[in-house]
Amino acid sequence: MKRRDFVKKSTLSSFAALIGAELVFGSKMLEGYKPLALQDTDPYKLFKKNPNMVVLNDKPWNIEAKAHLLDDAITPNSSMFIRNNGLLPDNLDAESWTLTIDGESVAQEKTYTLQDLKSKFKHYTYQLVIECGGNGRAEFDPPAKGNQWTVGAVHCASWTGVRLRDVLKDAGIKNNAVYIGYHAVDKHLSLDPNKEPISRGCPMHKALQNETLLAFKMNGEAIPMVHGYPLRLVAGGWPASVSGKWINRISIRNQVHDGPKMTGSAYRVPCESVAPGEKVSDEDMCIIESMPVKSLITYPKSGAIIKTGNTLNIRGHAWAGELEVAKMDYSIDFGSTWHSCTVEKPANRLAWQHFAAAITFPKNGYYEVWARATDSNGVSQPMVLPGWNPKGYLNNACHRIAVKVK
Ligand SMILES: Nc1nc2c(c(=O)[nH]1)N[C@H]1C(S)=C(S)[C@@H](COP(=O)(O)O)O[C@H]1N2
Ligand SMILES: [Mo]
Repeated sequence: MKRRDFVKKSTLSSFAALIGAELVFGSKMLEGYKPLALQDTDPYKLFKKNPNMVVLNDKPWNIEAKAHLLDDAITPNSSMFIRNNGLLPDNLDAESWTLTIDGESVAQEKTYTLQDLKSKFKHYTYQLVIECGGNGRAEFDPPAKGNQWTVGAVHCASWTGVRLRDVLKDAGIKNNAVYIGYHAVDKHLSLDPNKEPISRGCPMHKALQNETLLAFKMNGEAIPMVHGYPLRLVAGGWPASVSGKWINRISIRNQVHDGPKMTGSAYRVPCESVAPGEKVSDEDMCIIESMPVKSLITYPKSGAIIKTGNTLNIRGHAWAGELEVAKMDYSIDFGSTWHSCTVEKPANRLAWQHFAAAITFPKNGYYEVWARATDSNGVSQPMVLPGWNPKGYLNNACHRIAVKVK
């Protein structure tokens, strides 16, 4: 009699990662059997997202939050946007996971198991703002192709891992190092195994910052599968595309990394401002680095109704790439006059900062509450859409909510 084939250990652990719980009798499952929990293709259940999140694309999965879903100080998984350039990897096995440090500028190519990384290097935890470069794209005119993000492609979770710096230094960094580039195991939409959906990176100075982590935990637990389990690069304050998910290799480069989505117009904006709709050649496009100052009113939800005479307590978060937010203001008269909000210090560098204000309205009617952050260099958010660019990046215009007083 033919022996039955039981499901492989690596498949089992990738199922467990997806389901978010141990499959207690998983070793009894036959090879090829898919647990019921995974036969479900409902993204909200599959990724444990709030039912009010908005699916922008299902191939690849791109899911956006709404402002009021981002009210928590630290973003829970249920409200974190999902941005994928390719198809989700399968057979993610933390136990056999390795990270290789290679490239022209590594002293000694080295491979670490996830266990090595965890045991050999000190652990750090930081709250980090990760915002997609294309957040706000939906407002550009002429429109830009790509996911039409409104305001919800940003999160600030708590990430735990080891410093990328400690690992790079352990392998050894040659003097001619200028950039790092990550490589991951997600699949190109064409399913061509020789193509990577995305492979980006950052200059050495960003790679070597205290807060740049190789993370294995998010909000105190294993990183959810869709957010990069079991190992993710996190580089807060820079376009989220630098924060590679599912990474198994980092190259120390002697030139600006040239992986997919590093070149051409991807994650680049015109080096000098252009008129809306103008054609820009690739050599006139510059790589986006630190993200611009921005804020989000997370309470109340737009459309709130306030009773005559009541005070409205608004709150939200503000962030400023590599900088701190120095000042936060609100306006109820379309930016004619501004009033200060209180703004807290960040939990750590590159975390978002919480603001609040108590607003009274002069009489019944329709109002818009606008919020405006100013960074530590004195640069404020624009009231209207800033510099048009072909791919619709870096829209940091003031967020606003509608309010009726009656
Ligand atoms: N391996 C891999 N890493 C990736 C991506 C991807 O498609 N593949 N997308 C990047 C982009 S463009 C963004 S905005 C963030 C989104 O992170 P999140 O899905 O955890 O919110 O992941 C980045 N890291
Ligand atoms: Mo992104």
